[in-house]
Amino acid sequence: ERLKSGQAVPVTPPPTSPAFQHRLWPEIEKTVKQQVAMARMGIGDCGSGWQLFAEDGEMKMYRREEEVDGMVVDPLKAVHVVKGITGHEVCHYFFSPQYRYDWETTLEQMTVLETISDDTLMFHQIHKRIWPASQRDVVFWSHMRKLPNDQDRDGPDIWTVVNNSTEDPDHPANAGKCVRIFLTVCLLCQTRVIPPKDGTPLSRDNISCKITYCSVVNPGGWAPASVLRAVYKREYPKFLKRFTAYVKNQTKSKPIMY
Ligand code: 16C
Repeated sequence: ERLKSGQAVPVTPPPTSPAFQHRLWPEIEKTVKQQVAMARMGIGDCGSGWQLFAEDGEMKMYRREEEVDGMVVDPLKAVHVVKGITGHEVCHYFFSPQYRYDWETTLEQMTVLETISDDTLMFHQIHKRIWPASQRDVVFWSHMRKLPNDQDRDGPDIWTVVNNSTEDPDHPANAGKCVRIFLTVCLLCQTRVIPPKDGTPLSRDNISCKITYCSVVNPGGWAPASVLRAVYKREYPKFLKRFTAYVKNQTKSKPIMY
């Protein structure tokens, strides 16, 4: 564009996300970059000591046993490949609050505290109580983002959702009956397309999605280690199977969302 004088108007590059003016933005940027880099690392990289604890078909779940102040904070890394869905679809159903009660079985109550932008929300969630521990709640921001596909520039975009604990003055930690948990979660999704050889249009039979799900949950207060490990060994596989089946079911008769 040019002014009447003929001078070029300086064009500011568009921000990565419309949330860029928010107070949390520097933290969101930093955390998303770190989490995506960690999620992209393979299980064998850097002698990381991941142990396989659950496997079902293409789904593999690994953990590292870690404790902080006597509390179990075992990091989890899961990989799965699901046919017939795209990374954009997986991230859309994981991020959007309107579907959460459909697939999140540990949830008792979810509130959207703030809509920072279309791709960035702040949540308060109360989860089901696990006997004999106290009930848990969590406040976190959630950010969904499309990432450039550096390995295959013509291929579909990579999508991610990162959830990270934060504070909210209206929901102070440990004020009511709940103990506040702290979490960092990263869902990273890569779509693979194998086009039909006969040149027929792409269908859901030609696509699959490689999902990487990483999470660290600090229980925030006392909970017996044996109970905690037993709970996540049961709940994480249940979550990933149920959630991906949900996305397949929701999308099967819809146009493919790349
Ligand atoms: O990532 C997931 N969900 C997202 C959207 O909700 C978001 C939230 C994650 C919350 C994860 C922690 C919830 C634990 C609360 C207690 C579990 C109750 C089990 C009820 C059984 C009757 O990122 C998918 C999350 C999948 C959750 C798997 C469960 C992980 C358990 C970790 C141990 C929590 C410590 C609890 C101490 C008593």
